[in-house]
Amino acid sequence: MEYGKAWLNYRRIEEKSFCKYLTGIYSQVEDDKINSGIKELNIAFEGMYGIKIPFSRWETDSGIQLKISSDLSKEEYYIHPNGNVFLIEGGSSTGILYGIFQLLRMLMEETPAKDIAVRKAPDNPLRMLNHWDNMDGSIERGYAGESFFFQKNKVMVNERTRDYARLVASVGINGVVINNVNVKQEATRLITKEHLKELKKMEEIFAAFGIRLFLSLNFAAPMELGGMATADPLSPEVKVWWKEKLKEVYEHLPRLGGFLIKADSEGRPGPFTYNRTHADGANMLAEIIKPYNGIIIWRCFVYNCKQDWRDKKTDRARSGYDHFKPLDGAFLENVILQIKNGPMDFQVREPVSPLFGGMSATNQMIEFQIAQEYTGQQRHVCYLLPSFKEILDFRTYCQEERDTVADIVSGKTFSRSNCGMAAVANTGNDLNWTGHDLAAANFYGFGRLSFDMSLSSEKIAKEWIVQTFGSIEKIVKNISQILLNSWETYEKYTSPLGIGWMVNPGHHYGPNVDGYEYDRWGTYHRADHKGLGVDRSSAGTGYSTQYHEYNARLYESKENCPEELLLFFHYVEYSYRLKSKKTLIQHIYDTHFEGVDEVETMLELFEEVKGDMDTDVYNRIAARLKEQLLHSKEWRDIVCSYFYRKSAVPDEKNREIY
Ligand code: BDP
Repeated sequence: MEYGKAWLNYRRIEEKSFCKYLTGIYSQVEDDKINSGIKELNIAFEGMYGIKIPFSRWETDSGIQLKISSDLSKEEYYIHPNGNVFLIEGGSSTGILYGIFQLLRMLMEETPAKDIAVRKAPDNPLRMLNHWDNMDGSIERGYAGESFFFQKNKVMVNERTRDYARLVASVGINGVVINNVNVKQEATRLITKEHLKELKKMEEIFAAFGIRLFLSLNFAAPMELGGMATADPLSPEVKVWWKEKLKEVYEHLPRLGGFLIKADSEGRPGPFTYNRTHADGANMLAEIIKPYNGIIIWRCFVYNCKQDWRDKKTDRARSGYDHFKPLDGAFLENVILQIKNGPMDFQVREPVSPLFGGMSATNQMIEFQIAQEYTGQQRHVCYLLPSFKEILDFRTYCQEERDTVADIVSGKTFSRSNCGMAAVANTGNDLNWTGHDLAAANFYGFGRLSFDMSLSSEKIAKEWIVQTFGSIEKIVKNISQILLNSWETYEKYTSPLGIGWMVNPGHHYGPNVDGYEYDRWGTYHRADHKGLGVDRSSAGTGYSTQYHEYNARLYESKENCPEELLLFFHYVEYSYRLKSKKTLIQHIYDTHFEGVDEVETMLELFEEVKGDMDTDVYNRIAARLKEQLLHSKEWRDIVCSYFYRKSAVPDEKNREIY
């Protein structure tokens, strides 16, 4: 069986007004990206209209023309009709390629040719995917099969590499890290000659789609690869080692974007071992790769993972800010700090990391996770775009205007150009790329949003549905409804009001309220017989004071705290009345029952589109939704009975709680 085409599924369409331009394609420039674009146009027109169009060497007064325009910025495009010609202009051939994908998207949505006139430059300079693929073929937090980049400790380059590049370029991704941030074993050797040859082929394929290849690095490589006694970033010998090593890497991969580094986190090596700062570590590498236009992306996911339960002052949520805020301004221009959207770890709901807006003199990039590690692992539907939108729209109050997370990561707030959005990828070698067919909406949506932050979750969902399944009204309506409510539904039947973490330790699937509470990997919810939640106000861990004043004040008190984050910031008694007038305990019961009811509704909505969709795809999705229903009930029952037994407060509605 062949893997699927995901949303690049150019099915026959009814709207044919664009066909008048299908007399020929002329391009002012010729290079690898233009070639990719022209190939794509051909595949698409054949699929949509059954028409093959000739490539013309000469400019004529009809057909499609690809042109470079000096009025446009590099990755910008402008697509529009001009008499008998349809123009696809770009600031560079990458811009033209993006214009081509935009045109095809609109045609697949059956937009009449006369209505197609779009000019757009990407909102974020860097739009990246981080794959957590290991060289043995496994994927850390991978829920869609094995890696298509590596198998048996070898780099793999084949037709799928190209189809992957088509998919990601079509949504505007321009940087891809192919290996896991936890760089161990063979992956440490990815920067040796043995693998560089294959990587070069991959780099070339990516480049033909405007994508830069990045690699994750092992900070201790001078020891593990170079046999040195230290990896101290300030040691002259270590610097020389890195200089030689990275020179060799860039000789093979001249277009390499740079490196992603996880240091001093969850057992990974880093500068702390040598009493050096993260700025020492990042700058040492950044200086070396500056001549190659390389970038060091340094992660801020640094925390003490062995917090003792008696210690109520240490707070994992605080640690990113505590570690990095004092270093604001100490990093070189080609270093970017990559910050997870929240201060913890991709929970279904968290506040926004206070590092956004907390630092003003450092390049920053946001890290989302579309791999659904804590949000149903691609067995449950959880369309994350509404959550991403909320996070990007969050006002940090770091200044009076242009202070949202979107403004900061896109570079507007502090006039920066090394910044943007990254996401931990959700793909694997499953035939449908993402395990759950509906999880592809997150893959598609993250890319689209990183290119154009003004797009709504609704618009993105609709685009994806139409391209993937076609434009039958019922499909668009029902699947939109399933996707758009799914994040809140998932939140309802899992952990309440921002507390997070009630999952099985290790693999993180399924409910286990005390899973982390009594684990050595201390991350606590502090539930007892009176209430639950973590006091992160100034009287507690003080985390709330890491925000600028307006937000700090909101989070400080139970009364002002946005309710969806109440338990993240406060310890609250079960009898506490929420704005709905319900007690906390009743809210927990009610939302868990509602969540399950909503999954039932999803299943009904989905059953209505049976017959309008490919049977295999229908059956695959239906099977996952049934599993989701079963597992949402498990969540409901375990969470409700846990809190019933802790609190001894019965459900007002007398439902069955064990
Ligand atoms: C956590 C994952 C772990 C990752 C880590 C990270 O559970 O597998 O290595 O984040 O982001 O979410 O480095």
